[in-house]
Amino acid sequence: MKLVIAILQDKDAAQAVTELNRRGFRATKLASTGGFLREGNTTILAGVQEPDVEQVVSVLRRTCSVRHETLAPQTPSHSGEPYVPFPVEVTVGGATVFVVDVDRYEKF
Ligand code: 2BA
Repeated sequence: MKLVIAILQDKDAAQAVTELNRRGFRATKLASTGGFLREGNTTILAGVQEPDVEQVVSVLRRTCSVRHETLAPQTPSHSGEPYVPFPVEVTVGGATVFVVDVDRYEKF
């Protein structure tokens, strides 16, 4: 078994989960926050059999769009935060996907 961990933009999450469920895949949607933009995004966990991984990734590929976001100028309030003197445009997504081995799966 594999665990697909996918970080998506919030705008794509509902459709991605709907499409996964329609194909019989179970998924869990977690609210998350990107470390760079510090804005909300969505992390999806989907435990799937190895032969199904490509189908799950292709659903994510179809449902997740590339978008451009503008990082507003900011002065750091804590040490370690970036100093951004002028607006910066960043390209976000479609999705960031990790596929990891599952050593053990149990459902009670
Ligand atoms: P954020 O960390 O908020 O990053 C948003 C976007 O900002 C990134 O889009 C990327 O285009 C840009 N970015 C991030 N770090 C940067 C840096 N140090 N310098 C310049 N630009 C930077 P994506 O790559 O599509 O990532 C979207 C979200 O996926 C990220 O939100 C983060 O929550 C997650 N993510 C991406 N790569 C990851 C990784 N290797 N490990 C864990 N989470 C990751």
